[in-house]
Amino acid sequence: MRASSVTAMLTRAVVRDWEWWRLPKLARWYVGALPLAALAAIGFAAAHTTWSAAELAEFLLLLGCGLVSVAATPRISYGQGTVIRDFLTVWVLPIAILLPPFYAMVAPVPLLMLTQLWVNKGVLYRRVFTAAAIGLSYGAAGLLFRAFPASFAGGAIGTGKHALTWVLAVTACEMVGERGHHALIRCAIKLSDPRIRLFHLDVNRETLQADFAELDLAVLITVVVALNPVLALFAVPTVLLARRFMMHAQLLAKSRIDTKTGLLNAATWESEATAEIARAVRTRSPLSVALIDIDHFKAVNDTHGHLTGDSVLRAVSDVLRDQLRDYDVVGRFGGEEFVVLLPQTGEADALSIAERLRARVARLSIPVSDGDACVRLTISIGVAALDAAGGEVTDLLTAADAALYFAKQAGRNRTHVAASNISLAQVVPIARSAPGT
Ligand code: GH3
Ligand code: MG
Ligand code: MG
Repeated sequence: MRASSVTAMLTRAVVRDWEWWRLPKLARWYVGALPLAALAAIGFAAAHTTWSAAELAEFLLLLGCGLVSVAATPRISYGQGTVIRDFLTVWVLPIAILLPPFYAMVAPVPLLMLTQLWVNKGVLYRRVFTAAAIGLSYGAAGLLFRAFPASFAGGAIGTGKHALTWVLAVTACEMVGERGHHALIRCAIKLSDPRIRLFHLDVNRETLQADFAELDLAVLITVVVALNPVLALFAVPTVLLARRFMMHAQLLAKSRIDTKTGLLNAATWESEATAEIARAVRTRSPLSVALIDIDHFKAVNDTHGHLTGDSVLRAVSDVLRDQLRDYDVVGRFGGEEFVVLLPQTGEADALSIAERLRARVARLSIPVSDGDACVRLTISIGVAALDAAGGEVTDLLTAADAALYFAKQAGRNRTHVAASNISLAQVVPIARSAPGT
């Protein structure tokens, strides 16, 4: 066999393994087309750039600062379910404002290559897509800056009123670059999985704080570099410090969350539940707890593997998140057990909520990770209300656990209430779906 055909065969085999193929068709097209558009834009910009050694030196200096701050990014900040703040674009904005658009479009490539090789080996197509999205958005930001009249912005920062309007123009361009590439990335996420809800990821205190810090740093660095490019070196420690500061919030959030499902972990659930129960006792309000356990979950793992088991856990968590109110406290207690605290909810209402959850889970059909089959499953639920169980979190959990045990003993796929000792399945006939596949 000729060497060239062996290479072609190997390339085909490697290309066939790309995760990109697993995306839905529309997402695949979108995620593939954007880097091609970026390449075309880079080619076009290169053809229209007048090259200068001073500009190239300034680009390399800013890129160097960017590479140092990427290399110093703690690996721990990359993880499931967190919005990653690497402050990479704070170096791209000055490049976009002060140098021809070509430079802003290529700058993300080495920055993301270093992220991939040195900091966190992520999914390759996502890194390529992110580089293209940042390049295109900041290329557009650079063009926008050039569209401002010289009296308002212009190439060099002036003094007095001109310095102010110059900074305003830079801020507007940062918004275009930042919001632009975020929007492109969010489109890709939505096309890959329409069920993903992005609003709560975008609009929370941590994210808004990080957005503001990023904008602020990017604009300040641009001003400093506009005065003298060498001053960029002074910005590196500040960026590293800001990264550390943002990480603190990230780690704090992470320590509260069960990474597999995104629900509260057991310790956090317990401390939030303790506060809620104390409030309910003080104000004499109703409150209930529901303990949920997936039926025959071990069989799902044994038959389809742990990856499918994990998808099942996530699917059940999604049902809990979708079906419950924002102020219900939902946690994963460990393994395939979940716990829900329902404030302002008496026994009868808790029972009907639990039944709604049980019915919703019974309708799920979860694709198996390595085949065409789907997994069907059921859950058993033990419910305990505050007045029936006593005023401590442990009392409620003990009562709910006993009710759950009763539901399991009575045949699974049913809800049982601690106080009444009557399984709902005995009152209302419940259609039992076969557990497992
Ligand atoms: P029952 O109806 O009585 O609740 O039976 P079950 O099989 O659901 O319960 P059992 O306690 O026998 O098994 C629970 C299984 O959950 C065993 C364990 O391997 C699995 N498990 C625990 N945590 C995880 C996890 O994070 N991922 C996966 N895939 N499996 C897990
Ligand atoms: Mg179980
Ligand atoms: Mg269990």
